[in-house]
Amino acid sequence: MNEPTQDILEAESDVLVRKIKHYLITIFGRVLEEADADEYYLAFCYAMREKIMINWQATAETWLTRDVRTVYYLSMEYLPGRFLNNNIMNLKNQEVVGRVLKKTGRALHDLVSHEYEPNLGNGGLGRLASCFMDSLATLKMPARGYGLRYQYGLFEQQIWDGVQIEKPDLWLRTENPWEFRRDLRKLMVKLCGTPIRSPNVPEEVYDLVDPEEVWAMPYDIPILGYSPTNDFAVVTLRLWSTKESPRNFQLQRYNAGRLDQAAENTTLTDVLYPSDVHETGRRIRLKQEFLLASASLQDIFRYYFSRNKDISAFGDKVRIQINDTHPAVLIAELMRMLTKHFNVAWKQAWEITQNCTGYTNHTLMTEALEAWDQNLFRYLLPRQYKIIERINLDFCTMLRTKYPNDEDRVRRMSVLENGQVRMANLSIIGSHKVNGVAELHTEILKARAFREFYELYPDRFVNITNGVTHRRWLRNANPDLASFISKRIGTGWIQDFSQISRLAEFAADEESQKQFLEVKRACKSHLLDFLNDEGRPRDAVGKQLPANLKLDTSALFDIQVKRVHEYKRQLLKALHLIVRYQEILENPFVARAKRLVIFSGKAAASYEMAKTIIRLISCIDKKVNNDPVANQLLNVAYVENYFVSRAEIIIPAADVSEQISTAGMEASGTGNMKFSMNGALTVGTEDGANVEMRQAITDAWWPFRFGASSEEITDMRTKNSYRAWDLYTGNSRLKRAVDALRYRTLATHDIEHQSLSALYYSLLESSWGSQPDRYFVLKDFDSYYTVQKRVEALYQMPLKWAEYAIHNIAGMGKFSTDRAISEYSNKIWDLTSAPLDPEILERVRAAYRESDPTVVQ
Ligand code: 26W
Repeated sequence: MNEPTQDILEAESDVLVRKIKHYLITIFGRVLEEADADEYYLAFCYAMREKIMINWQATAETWLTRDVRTVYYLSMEYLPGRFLNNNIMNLKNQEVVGRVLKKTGRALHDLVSHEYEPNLGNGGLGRLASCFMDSLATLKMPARGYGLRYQYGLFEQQIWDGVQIEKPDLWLRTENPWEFRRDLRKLMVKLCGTPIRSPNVPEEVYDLVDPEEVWAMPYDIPILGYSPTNDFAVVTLRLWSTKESPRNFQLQRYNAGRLDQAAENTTLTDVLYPSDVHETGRRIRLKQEFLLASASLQDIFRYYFSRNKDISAFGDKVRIQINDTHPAVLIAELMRMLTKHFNVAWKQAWEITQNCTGYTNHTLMTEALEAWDQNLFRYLLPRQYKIIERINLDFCTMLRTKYPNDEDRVRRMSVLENGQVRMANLSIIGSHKVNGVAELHTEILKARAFREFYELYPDRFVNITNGVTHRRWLRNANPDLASFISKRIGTGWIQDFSQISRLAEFAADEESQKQFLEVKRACKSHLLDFLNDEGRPRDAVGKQLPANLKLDTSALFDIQVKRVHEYKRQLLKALHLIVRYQEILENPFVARAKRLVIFSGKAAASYEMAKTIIRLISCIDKKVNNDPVANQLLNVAYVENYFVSRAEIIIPAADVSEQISTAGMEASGTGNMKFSMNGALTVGTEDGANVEMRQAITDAWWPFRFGASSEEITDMRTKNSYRAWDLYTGNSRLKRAVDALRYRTLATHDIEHQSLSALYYSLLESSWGSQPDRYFVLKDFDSYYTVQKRVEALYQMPLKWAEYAIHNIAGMGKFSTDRAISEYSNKIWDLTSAPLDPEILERVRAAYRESDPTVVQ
């Protein structure tokens, strides 16, 4: 499509200015000159979103009339980030917006910073779901996302002198222009109550007596796809809320004095559970998961019957992907609805359920695998529990036939065991496809975590390696690098990221190397401005301290940003920092490269050891940054409150990306991909998607691989042959660093000393029956130390470094969610793209033009 002429741009910007003024007057009773930033932001968004509504309507109508197969993505978490800039970019409106801002005397940075991003997720799983939504829309796949509209997203993290403080995330404090409340679409969900057999129906179905009735109110968020032409599709993300409906308040309970229970259902979607480590086992969480499953299923059936007269085509028209086990109760609820409401025979209903459903596993951490207490489950979801009993009975009977006299296997594979409802087993049994999120992860699922299920259903297990949307994480987050790329290979990569491989041709080109280094330097300068402003540390009472960084953009920016977890080994990086600091004190000339180490990430609220690791890092920060010798060579910063918009500032500035998890523990990682796309070199273990990134980029340009392999780790675990103490005593450099944890080298007061000592003991002594150093930090320390030496050596050769960096960008073609979604569509959903019907689009456009009050007809 040819570029719009200046006149068109000018005309379009005039129309947009008129619309903004129209909304300011009609909604806020304000003229432009007196409108405050909040009012201007909202009026701007109202004006901007008009175009979106056209394609949103046309998309919905096209898919409705075409009666295409549709995929429904169910996730308890989404991390969409801010919408405004992404929408401007996908509407290709940057230039028009630039003119509008000039004409109205406003700045883009101020505008976008007025948006509170919806922190409706913990980390990788939630962000992946949002990257998937962007690619589903861009690939014009008939799809819809379902989730919950938490009143409070993931807590706001503040770090007061090393201590993580959790503050409520009031993201809905001001109006959100990117959501649309759909009152006419609210649905009722039934919980608790007593199941009684429904009379004279063939199958074993139940009515519910005296249930709790909860109204779920949908809020729709338009997710814009990218298209070089104006026929971009808009997918709906529908988030359920229980806040609005007064009927959710249970007066009887209130009168009975049980106030908490009375309000429980109105508060059901109040809070996102801030843990991505331990399954909560909490009743509210199970109620939330069922609310998502039941409301979404009812909505799916309503949409299906809006274009189908009977249930016969349901198995063909509907595909449902459950994002980890969190929505897995859906499998039981689908069976209940098919057998009860649509009189489908059990056997046929089971086939439909399996054919419709796909399950994605995102973690191997046993403590993260959901297993609900049977009594709690039976109390809250009595009918669904009965369905699971029946599913499990059929399944175990089949197992006993296939594996006679192997009760242990039946016990291991059963959904109901030890008083628990094991949601992973239910998800595998109830789905036609189960996928891991990286090749190594899927292999481990098949070889260990789900080995017996893999033996039983070999064709059910597939791998679909994660990705990220390169439009947000490269094109939008790093516009300078985007134009560096487009100048060399054109703009086709925005829609087809496989074209990025053509950038490799420029890796050895000195001019390109210099320009790349200039782009990186500008990103580093932008981050430094942030670190010396909003990102400054706080004292023990939360007051922001003056900036304490001495280094500039010539320093190596070495970054580890992700949730804090022992398996992600922020502790390994911290130990290396202590060694570097001790070496610098010994001999300041030891450090060949100045290094700024940046951490960021939240710890789950109940995860003490993770909080202790944050405390250690800020102890190191205080020690090193205030040491007049060391701070000329090494600086440390812990940026509080990591979330999508902060990642978009931090990631483009990285020279080095730290992906150092214990091999076999990180299912995939997606931060690793974002860093590499932005030209950072990865210091990585052979874990998760690091392995596939190395293979795609090739070993020649992946110089910083280190650490034990997942096989070696598994071997040491099974043989219990790991001796952390011997490594500690046998390595003076390591011993001195570990001892610093115990000998008050870093601690400035007793509490710090106690918590740092806890880390010391976790490395060297077994506690609570767990082995010392469960994540093999000491094991990998030496090879980590060596590889960091190589990092400093290569960084001395900037042009060579740039050559590596350009190859690390060029090798990332596979890691776009466009590729991942294409694989889901081919391997699991058998879904085809359904572009907008041009006639429908033109008709909606015409209707809009006729109705537009700001255009002189
Ligand atoms: C029940 C509490 C809970 C909540 C969330 C347990 C586990 C989770 C998530 C599965 C944790 C998570 O975010 N996993 C990450 O998912 C990413 C997307 O696939 C992967 O890239 C990461 O490796 C994985 O840790």
